[in-house]
Amino acid sequence: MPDVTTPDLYEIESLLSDEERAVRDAVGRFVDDKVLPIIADCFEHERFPSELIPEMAELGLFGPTLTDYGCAGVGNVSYGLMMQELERGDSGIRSFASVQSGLVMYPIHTYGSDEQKKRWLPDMAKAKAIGCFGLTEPDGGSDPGTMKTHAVKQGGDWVLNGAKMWITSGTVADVAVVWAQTDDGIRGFLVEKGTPGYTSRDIKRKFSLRASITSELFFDNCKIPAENQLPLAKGLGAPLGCLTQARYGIAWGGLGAAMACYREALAFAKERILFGSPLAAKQTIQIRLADMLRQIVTGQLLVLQLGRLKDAGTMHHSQVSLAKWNNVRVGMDVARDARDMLGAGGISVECCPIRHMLNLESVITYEGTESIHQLIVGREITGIASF
Ligand code: TGC
Ligand code: FAD
Repeated sequence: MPDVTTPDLYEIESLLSDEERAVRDAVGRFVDDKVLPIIADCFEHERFPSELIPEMAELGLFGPTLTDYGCAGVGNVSYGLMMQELERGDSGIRSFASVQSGLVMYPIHTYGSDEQKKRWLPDMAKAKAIGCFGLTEPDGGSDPGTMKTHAVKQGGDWVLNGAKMWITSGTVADVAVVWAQTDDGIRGFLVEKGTPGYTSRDIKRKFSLRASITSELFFDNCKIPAENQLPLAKGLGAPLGCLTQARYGIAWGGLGAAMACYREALAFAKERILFGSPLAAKQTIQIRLADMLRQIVTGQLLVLQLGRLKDAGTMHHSQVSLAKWNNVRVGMDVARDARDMLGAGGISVECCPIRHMLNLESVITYEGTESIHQLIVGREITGIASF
């Protein structure tokens, strides 16, 4: 009989390589030992646990699929399993890793000069340098092609003006990958902390992702040296290409949040005695638990195939959209149902479902809202863009 508490009803374990299982278990142990004991407190007090960063770097969590510059060089399923385990801990911890890897190291590696790669990637892999990614603006994030932030060439330098909003790790970042309009279309720039004209401040009073730093970035006649432009990043496709990397990780992460909630609900249902028998003996509770497992297992098979396609180099970004949409929705629905199943205790931060439920309100919005991903899939099916 398979161990359905893990959950592994479909023997997905047997589809993973030794490397993939080892990576998942190492990150899982880190989450159990270091993240779970502190995360409720961090969430309650709106604190990002930066003390965890060095161990995350030792585990190879930053730029894990890159094969050079001191990165781990693991396959895409291993990368996905890392994100699953981190988000089993908290979406904020996974966010930090997603941004550092998919949104900062990836564009430097893909669109950067040799000098930019040498300067930033080894330090970022060791988390000696932290990055953020500035695409979204105050006037609307879903349509980044209409961004207002712009850069003008002045002599050998660029002069950047504008603002970015809702930026993960913004105030702690040593370098921001900033996207701006130029006379020649959208371009990417590496803006270093301390550059005159570049300021940032944190967004407070969030009810979601409270264990993550979210910031605003401001550029006021900010002078960027020409060598800080990403030479190979040309057009909107460049930032969207980065989003594909991070969205892929989020598709795995949503399942991690769902697994944490499912396990807590199942354990509670077995222990809670009501009307003379465990809650787990009630038909409607079993149906709800079975439905959670159905959603988790189908989501696991979806991202496993997605990872195999990514490794083969044939993955299309609309497939990533479908997986991000589906698996974040799985996380949200499972978290909400688990919260209810825990009764009054479920509204306490001592229980994980309400924290995951609130976090996933950000996750379903960032990296493309659920509607945007549905419309990306709709465009793929019909050939008609309806944005
Ligand atoms: P569209 O015409 O579709 O595309 C322009 C060019 O880009 C190409 N492309 C992609 N390439 C790679 N990956 C993707 N996902 C791509 N999507 C499109 C496309 O082929 C085209 O190339 P070319 O060569 O023909 O020029 O552009 P559009 O303006 O119609 O926009 C389409 C739309 C709505 C799908 C896009 O704007 C979009 O995805 N909007 C959502 C924006 C978004 O997701 N923002 C996220 C900001 S970062 C963030 O949230 C970080 S959270 C981090 C954390 O804490 O984890
Ligand atoms: P809008 O684009 O204004 O959308 C509002 C509503 O309209 C949504 O429901 C949307 O689905 C809907 N909508 C939009 N277009 C259509 C359409 N064509 N048809 C139907 N409905 C539509 N951004 C970054 O650049 N870097 C980061 O590091 C980052 N981190 C974030 C961290 C957090 C905690 C959060 C919450 C957001 C973060 N974001 C980041 C921003 C995120 O990417 C945007 O919030 C997201 O892209 C949506 O943009 P918006 O909030 O401006 O909503």
